[in-house]
Amino acid sequence: MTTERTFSIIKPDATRRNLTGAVTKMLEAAGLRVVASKRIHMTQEQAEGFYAVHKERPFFGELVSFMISGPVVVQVLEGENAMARNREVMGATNPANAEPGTIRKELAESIEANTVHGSDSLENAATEIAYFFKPEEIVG
Ligand code: IDP
Repeated sequence: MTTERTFSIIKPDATRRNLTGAVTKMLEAAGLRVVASKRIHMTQEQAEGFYAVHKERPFFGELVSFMISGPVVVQVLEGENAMARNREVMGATNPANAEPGTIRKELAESIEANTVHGSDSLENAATEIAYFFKPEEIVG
């Protein structure tokens, strides 16, 4: 087992419904430790840059609009197998397909407003963490 760091976003649908604590509680219950956290309102440029890998997908414009529709909480999560563990507790992209007990099944509104983002590889996690955090902002 190796300790890893992964990147999470609590999305605008969750901040709007005052669910940042509920989401964080589920992350912590899954064995993940929040080692960095800040509430920000992303600019359009920041959101477009963050989701650049999706820029050819038909929902790109709507996704960017959604992600800047309100504040988000960006977090670095640490733990054993943190990347996979976070993906597991998040649940499937579409909450209709997510397993019971997952964040998206219990809390998400729709395939777009699906409450959380989580890195899908360790390589992406490192890139995404560096996109939002300076090394000294992460306190393990
Ligand atoms: P993931 O967040 O589960 O890794 P991705 O396929 O990487 O899923 O998609 C990124 C985000 O884009 C999703 O979390 C969701 O907010 C949004 N999204 C994905 N598929 C759709 C769609 O078909 N319609 C609208 N938004 C979508």
